[in-house]
Amino acid sequence: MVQQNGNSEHPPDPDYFQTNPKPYNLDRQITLARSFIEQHAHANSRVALVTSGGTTVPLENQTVRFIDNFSAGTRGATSAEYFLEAGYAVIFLHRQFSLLPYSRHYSHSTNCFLDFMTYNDAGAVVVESEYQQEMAQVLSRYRKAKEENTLLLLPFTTVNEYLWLLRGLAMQMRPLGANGLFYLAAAVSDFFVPAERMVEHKIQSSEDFQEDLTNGNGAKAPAAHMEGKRLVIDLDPVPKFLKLLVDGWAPQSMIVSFKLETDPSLLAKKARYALEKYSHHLVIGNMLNTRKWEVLFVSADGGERWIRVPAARRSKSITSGNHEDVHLQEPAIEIESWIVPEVAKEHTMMIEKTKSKH
Ligand code: PAZ
Repeated sequence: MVQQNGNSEHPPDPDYFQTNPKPYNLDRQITLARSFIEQHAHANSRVALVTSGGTTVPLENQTVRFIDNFSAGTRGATSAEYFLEAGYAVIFLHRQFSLLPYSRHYSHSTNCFLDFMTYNDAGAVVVESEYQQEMAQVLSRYRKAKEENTLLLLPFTTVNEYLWLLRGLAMQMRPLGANGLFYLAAAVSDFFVPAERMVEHKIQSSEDFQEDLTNGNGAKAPAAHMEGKRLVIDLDPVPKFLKLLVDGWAPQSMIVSFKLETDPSLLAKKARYALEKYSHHLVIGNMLNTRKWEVLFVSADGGERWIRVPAARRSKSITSGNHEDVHLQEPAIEIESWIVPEVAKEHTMMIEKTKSKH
């Protein structure tokens, strides 16, 4: 079958990209990514596309209300730092205002940067002495990434922006061949409101103002509407982009996806199911409550293994992904510092295998 772009080698894009609008700033973001990738492809460097944070699902075109999820971007931002340390250039595709590599150490509610500052005797603002050493290290890594242009930050908010960007970036990464790596840690919505069923204006909660909620084309029932005092939302499934990524958009890259569960009895099963269904390289399973302490690697070669980091302090009881009760508060080590080198090792093996075939 010939697809719309005339390339018969790859499966056709789903209707999704024909029926859901291209984000206004997509071309600018792709242009930035193109020159970043060209620089690193030229140097024969590895490039990791790290996705991070949650996507939103707007309920209205002029969006007042939207559906969101819990993800803060910790996994993605932390992993990005370790990929940079491992010599990768990183495209950090992240939810706007979620955690970022390096600044994550000093941002958001638990780590307000002002708590790290003080006044010196001359009244100038300086870093508290107890934080000097650690901040100097973070600063030096941050500056290195800037000087060497190894970190590109690209934001998204909605699931639509995410999907357009992922596809556009995957196409740009093709010249990297096996040197490209997709590390999909974002929490991507499973359901969404397609453009053709999106209402234009803020949904009115007052019965006195409920009238015409169609989006103008009159053809499709709006996805969100009031029934008396109740708001009724009827969402479509988000297309299975992983299949498209593996088979069409980035067939030569290494692809690592994450699988999040809350029921421990499902984690291994669903991770394996995803791997078999999409035929990519690695699924990293994690449980909502224990994701900072343990992850399950499920590989295409049939292997399954847990990676666990020790807990620094023991206080709170949480049921782990392995049916045991663990007592945790904060990990002693960032688990991403163990995850990323393992992924990089598997990536090396994949690159070597690819080379030996040519
Ligand atoms: O962003 P965060 O550190 O709070 O959470 C990370 C995570 C649990 C979203 C990530 O590790 C993950 O599992 N992402 C994939 C989610 C999924 O679609 O199954």
